[in-house]
Amino acid sequence: MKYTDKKAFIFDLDGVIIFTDRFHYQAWKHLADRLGIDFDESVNHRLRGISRAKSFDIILEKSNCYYSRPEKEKFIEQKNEYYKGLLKMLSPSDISREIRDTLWELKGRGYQLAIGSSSKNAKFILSRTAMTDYFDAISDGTNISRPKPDPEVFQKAAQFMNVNPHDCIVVEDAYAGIEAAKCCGMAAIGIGEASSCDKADFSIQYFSQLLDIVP
Ligand code: B16
Ligand code: MG
Repeated sequence: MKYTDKKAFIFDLDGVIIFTDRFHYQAWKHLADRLGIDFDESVNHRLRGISRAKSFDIILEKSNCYYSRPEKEKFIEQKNEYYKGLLKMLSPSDISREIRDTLWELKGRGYQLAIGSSSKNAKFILSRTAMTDYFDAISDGTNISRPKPDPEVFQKAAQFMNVNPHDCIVVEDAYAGIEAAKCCGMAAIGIGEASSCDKADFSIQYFSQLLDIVP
């Protein structure tokens, strides 16, 4: 089956276009070790696609300590500073040829392309990897008040492109993102972990398979 009536793609960033999981993990781990909290890959896995604040609450499930809101904000900021330091290692070579060629081909076929990411660092990541110019719009953690699974980040992306939500296809690696896309009437393609999400309309294993689902 092909979607013959769509006008735009909205891509999640982390886990779809670029993989900064390992940096998030290192940065949270650095903080958790300092606070004496158990933190491993299995907890990290639950942080995919969700906000910083919610991520820290999940990490604190394994702690007996109580932290006030300002204390939590201070720790989250420290994690972010560490994470941003790691992001400086990114370069254009971190984006595969397959991803660049596929985005280029979709643009050539007339689709608008946007980013729909929970990250407040999305623009920095896109600039480090020389990806900014591929996109007609960027909706990220800096222009939303409600994180995924709320659809706000995708609705804003559609607004920025001036297209109807029903004309958009979202590509996501997180269950929370698939849920967000479906609840605002967008088509949802699961990749990576979300390729096993039963709420996704389609699953793909490789990014370039997007070229098979649209004319
Ligand atoms: P930041 P995405 C998400 O990016 C990450 O998957 C998630 O692990 C992170 O907590 C969230 O962004 C917030 O990121 O701390 O940089 O603002 O998958 O929505 O592109
Ligand atoms: Mg993601």
